[in-house]
Amino acid sequence: MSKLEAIAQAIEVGKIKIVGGLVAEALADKLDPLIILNQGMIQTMSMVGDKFKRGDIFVPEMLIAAKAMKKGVEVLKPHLAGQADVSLGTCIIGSVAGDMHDIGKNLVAMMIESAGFEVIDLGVDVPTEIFIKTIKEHPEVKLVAFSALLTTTMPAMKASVAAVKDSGLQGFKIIVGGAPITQDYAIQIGADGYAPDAGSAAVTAKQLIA
Ligand code: B1M
Repeated sequence: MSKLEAIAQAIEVGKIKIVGGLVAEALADKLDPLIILNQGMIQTMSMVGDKFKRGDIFVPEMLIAAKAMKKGVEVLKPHLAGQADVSLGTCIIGSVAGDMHDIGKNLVAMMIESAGFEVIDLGVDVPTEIFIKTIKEHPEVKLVAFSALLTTTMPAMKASVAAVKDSGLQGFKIIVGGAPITQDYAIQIGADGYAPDAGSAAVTAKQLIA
């Protein structure tokens, strides 16, 4: 079995204790960190999601796979995120109210940070008021980033974007993303930018504030 297959299998069955070691071994074997992330980890989470959808596995299995992936990402992080030598300003990021998914949001935060932003990560299930309070506390903020993974939390994203825009607070752009979010939806809810994945989120973030 290849290193990538071993990582994928360990994540799929939630072998939390061995994933970090397998990722470290793959890195020592000079495997590209992005290939480890995309092919070893993200593809596996998609497969886990498909199994859940079919009813082959349930929430606990999905949760343990997510925990295993997080362990792998911890080891991968220093190899993925470069160090920018300029500061582009502050980015506030969070998963919208009602949404507990954070793996994708964490990857986006990591890539945006490595692009040169100071990141304030508000975590998951973030109410609109907390986004607004944090923007007020950080007048230097240049980017506010909303993540949603559920179709049922898309309305919360819409409400948060509307509330932030209606608050009269200014000086920053809004970027949105997450599996069910599309460019059309982003435009529809009044976001300034949309990105389908963590890498393009960093590129779009820089473009938005340029
Ligand atoms: Co959830 N879950 N989950 N889940 N879960 C999905 C999203 C689902 C698609 C699975 C499925 O049915 N196939 C489905 C949603 C269906 C839908 O809405 N259409 C689903 C469901 C139904 C649920 C529950 C409702 C299940 C239940 O309780 N019955 C429940 C809801 C909880 C809640 O949030 N209130 C639930 C719970 C969970 C766990 C807690 C068990 C766990 C999350 C643990 C965690 O995150 N800490 C979990 C997991 C792991 C998944 C899947 C399997 C994997 C998600 C993931 O981490 N993917 C997921 C299936 C799937 O994704 N195919 C699923 C890897 C990650 C790197 O990708 O998050 O898409 P992703 O992030 C990408 C892009 O989306 C993008 O960039 C990232 C990196 O490239 N991106 C942005 C994300 N945010 C962005 C922001 C940006 C830009 C890009 O700008 C700001």
